[in-house]
Amino acid sequence: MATKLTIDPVSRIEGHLKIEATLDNGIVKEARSSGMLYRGLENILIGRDPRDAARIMQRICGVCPTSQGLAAAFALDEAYGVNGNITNNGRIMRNLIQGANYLQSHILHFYQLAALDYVDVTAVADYAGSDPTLKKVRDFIARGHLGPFVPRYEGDYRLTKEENIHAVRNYVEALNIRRLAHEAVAVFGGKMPHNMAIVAGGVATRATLDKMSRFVGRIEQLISFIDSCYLPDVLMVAERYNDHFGIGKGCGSFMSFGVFDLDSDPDLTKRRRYFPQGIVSLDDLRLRRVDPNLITEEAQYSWYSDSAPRHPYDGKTESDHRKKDAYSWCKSPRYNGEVIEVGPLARMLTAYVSGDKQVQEAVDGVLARFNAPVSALDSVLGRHAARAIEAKIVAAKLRDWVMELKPDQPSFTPFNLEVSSRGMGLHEAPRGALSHWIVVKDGKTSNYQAVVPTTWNAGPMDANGQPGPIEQSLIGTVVRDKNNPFELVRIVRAFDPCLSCAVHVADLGGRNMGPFVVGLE
Ligand code: NFE
Ligand code: MG
Repeated sequence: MATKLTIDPVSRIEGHLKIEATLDNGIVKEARSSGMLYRGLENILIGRDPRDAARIMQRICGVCPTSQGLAAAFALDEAYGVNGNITNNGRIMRNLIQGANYLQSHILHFYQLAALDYVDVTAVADYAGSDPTLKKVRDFIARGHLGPFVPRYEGDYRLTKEENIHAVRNYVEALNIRRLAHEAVAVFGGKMPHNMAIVAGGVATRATLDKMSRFVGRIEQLISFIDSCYLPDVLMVAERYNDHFGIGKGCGSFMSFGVFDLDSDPDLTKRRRYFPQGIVSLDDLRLRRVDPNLITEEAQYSWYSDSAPRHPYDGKTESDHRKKDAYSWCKSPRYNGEVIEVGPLARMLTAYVSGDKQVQEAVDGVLARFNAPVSALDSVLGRHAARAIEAKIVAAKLRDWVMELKPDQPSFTPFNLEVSSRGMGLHEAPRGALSHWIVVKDGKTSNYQAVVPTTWNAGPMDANGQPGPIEQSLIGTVVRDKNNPFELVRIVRAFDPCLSCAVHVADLGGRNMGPFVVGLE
C-alpha cells in the first residue's frame, strides 16, 4: 500500500527544505525536494553599479559568503576586462579566503549538522569523568536543555557509549575550531561573514608578514583538529554504519568548475586550478570538459513564470507562486539537459579521474578499508568521506600557499568602469559548482543570475520528467520505520544542502517562533 511521508522542514541543514516521499511497502517510489523560501537577490542588482554584486551577493548566505563574493568577482573581472591580469598576491589571497571558508563549512556540516544522525548525545547523561566540556554537556542535559540535540528520530544509534561520548566532546570542540577558521577568513577578508576584501580586480587587502603569521597559526590548529578528530570521527561513523555506502545513490554524473586558481588565464575553462574542472560519470570514470554554453536553468515545476530552459545570461527571476504543478522555489539547473550532482564528492572524483595522486591515495585508502568499489562513493558515506578528505588536503595547501605571498607586491589591478559587456564567474563553493552571470549596459547591471550548488542538487524535476539529484538519491530507499525515517534525512544531509543560498525570507508579522537556549553555561 502506498504511503506518503512528508518531512517539513528537514532540520539541521541551512534554510527550509521539504521532502515528500511516496512509499510502497516501505520503499521510496517517488520523491520530491522543495525549496520553500523565495530568493530574490538577483533582482536587487538590476540597475546598480556592477561592483555592488561582490558585496550584495554575499548576503545570500552566511555560510558561504566568500564563495558568492568570489563568483561575483570572477564575473566582474571578465566584465571589466581584468580577468587576465589578477596579480599573484590577489590570486593567492582569494584562495586563502576561500580555503579557510571551506574548512569552517565542512567541519560545521559534519559535527553540528550531520553527526547527530549517528551520535547519541544522551550517552553523556551519566558521565562521571573529569573532562570539563563533557561535564557541562551532562549538566546541560540534566537541566532539560536538550536542544539542539532533540527532537530527533529514535531507533538507530549504533556507536558504543565511549564512541558517543568521544564524538560529543569533539562536537563542542568543533565550535571552537570553526571560530578559528572564521578568524582565518577575516585575516585577509576583513571580517566573516560578508567580507570586505573580495573585489573585482583582485583583493582589497595588503599582504603583510603579520597577517601571514596570524593565518598560519590558525591553520596549524585546524590541521591538527582535522587529523586528530574530523577524519577519525568520519571513519568511526563509517565503521558502524558501513551499510550507508549502499544508500543514497544519486544521478551518477558529477561536475566541478574547479577551484583555487594557480594562474590568471582569462578563460575560466582553461585556467589552471588546484582542484580541476570537469564532468565525470561513475559508469565509465571518463573525464569530460565543461562547456559553459550548455548550462541551463528551467522552471517547469518551480514557482517562476518563465518555464523554458534558459542559459543564465538570458535567465529570469519572476516569481509566480500560484503556478500549477510547481512545487519548489529552486529552479532545475541542467548541463546539456543532463541531471548533475555537485559538491565535494564531485570535486574529489574529478581530481581522482584527472590523476591527482594525493586524492587517489586518500580515496583508494578509504575504499580499501571498507572493501568497497569506486561506485560505493555515490552514497551517504561517500559524500561524507569526500568532504573530510578534501578538508585535509585544503588545510595543508593553505599552509603552503600563504608562504607564497610577497608583502611588497600589489594585490589589486585597476580597470575602466565604463563598459557594456558581460561576465561569467565559475568556481566551487564548499557545496559545489557555483556560477554568477552578469550583463552590464552603460556601466550598470542589466541582468544578473546566480546558479548555486544547492539548486543543482535540490532542484525539482524538469520538463522531461527527470527528478533532481537529491530526489533520485531517495528513490529506492528502504524506510524501516516511517515514524523515524532516519534513512531519508541521512541521505539528504549528506548533500549538505543550503536553501538559504537559494532563497530569502523574513517573518514580518513579529510572531514568537519559540524559545531558544544558546550555549552551555
Ligand atoms: Ni548557503 Fe552555498 C555553498 C553556495 S550552497 S552555503 O557552499 O553557493 O548552494
Ligand atoms: Mg538563480
